[in-house]
Amino acid sequence: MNFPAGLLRNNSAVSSLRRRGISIRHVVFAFALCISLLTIYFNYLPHTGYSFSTDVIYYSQETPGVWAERSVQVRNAFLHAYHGYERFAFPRDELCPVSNGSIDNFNGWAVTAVDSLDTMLIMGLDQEYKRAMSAVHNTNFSLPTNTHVPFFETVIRYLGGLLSAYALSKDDILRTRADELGTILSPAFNTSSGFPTFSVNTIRGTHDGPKIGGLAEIASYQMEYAYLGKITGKKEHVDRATTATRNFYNAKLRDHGGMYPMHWNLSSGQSKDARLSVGAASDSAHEYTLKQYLMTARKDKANLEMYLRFTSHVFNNLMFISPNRHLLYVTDSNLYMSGNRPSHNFEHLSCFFPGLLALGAHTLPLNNLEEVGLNFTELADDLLPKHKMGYEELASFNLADLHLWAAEGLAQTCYLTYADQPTGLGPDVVTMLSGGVRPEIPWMDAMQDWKASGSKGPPPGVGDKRPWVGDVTNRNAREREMAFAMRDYHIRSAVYQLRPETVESLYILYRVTGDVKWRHRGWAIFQAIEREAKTPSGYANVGKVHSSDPEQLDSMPSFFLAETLKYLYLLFREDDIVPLDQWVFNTEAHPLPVFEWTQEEKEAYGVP
Ligand code: DMJ
Repeated sequence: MNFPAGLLRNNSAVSSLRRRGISIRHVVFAFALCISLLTIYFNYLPHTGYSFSTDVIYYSQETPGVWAERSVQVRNAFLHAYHGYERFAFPRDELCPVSNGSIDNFNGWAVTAVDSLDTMLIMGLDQEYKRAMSAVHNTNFSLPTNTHVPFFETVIRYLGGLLSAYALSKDDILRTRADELGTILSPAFNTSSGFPTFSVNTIRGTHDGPKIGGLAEIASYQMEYAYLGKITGKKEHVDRATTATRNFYNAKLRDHGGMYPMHWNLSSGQSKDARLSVGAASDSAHEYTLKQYLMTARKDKANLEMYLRFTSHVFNNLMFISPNRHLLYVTDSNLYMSGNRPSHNFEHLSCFFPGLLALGAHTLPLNNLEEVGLNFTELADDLLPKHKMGYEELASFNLADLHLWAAEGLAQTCYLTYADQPTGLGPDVVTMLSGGVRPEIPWMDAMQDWKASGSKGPPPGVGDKRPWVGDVTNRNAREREMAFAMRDYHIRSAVYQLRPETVESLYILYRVTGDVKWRHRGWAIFQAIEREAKTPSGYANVGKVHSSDPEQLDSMPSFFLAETLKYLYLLFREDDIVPLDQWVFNTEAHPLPVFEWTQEEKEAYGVP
């Protein structure tokens, strides 16, 4: 390295070093050595002690009036969306909010109206409710002979909507309609296993669809049919619900740690593949283990066991900490001969999972399962030895804390995928950075390490973190890659589909912890929806959420009114109008009441 001679000659510090026999070469060498050692330390040496950065963020305690006013703003958003739907789309299924057109994508039975009934009752929108009820009075739940009704979507949106509105209003027409619909869909269950098929022809009374069923689609009807059986007194509805529980409980899941895989053979009732996920095509099947248990007054131990096995498997195998920001995330995997292969995709759909964990931590005696006749580590008795070991590691923690920490860390990452974008809206799927010199870390490894080093500070992935501030405008490709590397993920699908999962979890976490930060995060999301998604007639899906040039797409899914706005409204309401120990939300956010089977029902239906 050549330094200008004059520069060195006049520098007294340099002269003094020279007098001591230290030349500029020595200094440069020492400097280079330091840099190399630091590089090796941070990038190549296996770390036994992780250091997880967190920020201290102060969230203001607004006065109750502020939150009440925000809940009114959400109610106004609902009115804006529903009035646009009424004006341009009713009685068709959904509004196209950019073109002011309409679409029949769910049987043409006015899905937005039926899906919205209980939101209207909860928000006290009597006029809209009365008008929407005309859809309930007039629909005859049939289609032209050559068309098929999709079982899963019809159950969660229509049947769930009718049942919840019945539970809230006790209006008999809703029960009658729900019974008709549940019966009309019943040919779906004519399989050897009793698991439902993809669709039903409501005129011919036949079913259709592949012989292999998607997990979410074959499982997410148990709550609806169990409650339908309760309010109609019909054994056949209850039997349909309990068949799914029995099938899953008896399935061979030893290799999968007791977690349900993504595809199932509808004849044998056994799983067909080894893909494990809490995201697309799987999500609500896992959700219904805990919820079915809670809705039936905590008597259905089989579902509780399956909930504990599935969450344990996820903790031990599917949760990771990202390399730089230490974001906690949940992903999916495929089991190969060589072991688990996580994809490191993190889906918006998976963001219901933190809410479910928080609900479980709130309602279950996780540290005293003997109370409900269970022994945690014995739950792994039939599983492979490596799973058994995983249970012992989990049991070395306070299980209730562990579940709530997982909920908080995951919900924060869900929220950050919104806050990191210039639009403030979350992409549908991101892929977390994994591999390379700073690979992702399995969450439970990090937790063990944190415990071993004295449990100082918040657990890995749990402490508060700030949004990413990287700016990639006018950057070349290499600079952008570097910026994304610091953010810890690439965006795989940049659309915000007005989905509810993140605000659902924020709402449950707020109700469970009382921590106002969950409300502030929900408020930031609601403001982004108002800013980016609102159109003159409703709200639109938003594309390119990661850019400063987002685009509104011509779709307003019914779940935006049934779920997203309902959860935001409940998040800001001061009073807890749907207490979590008295109501259980189906996967489309339709609250169903907790109920107990009478002794006669238990005997007649064979339910616990
Ligand atoms: C909803 O229809 C339900 O929440 C379902 O379980 C998952 N997908 C959508 C919302 O994203």
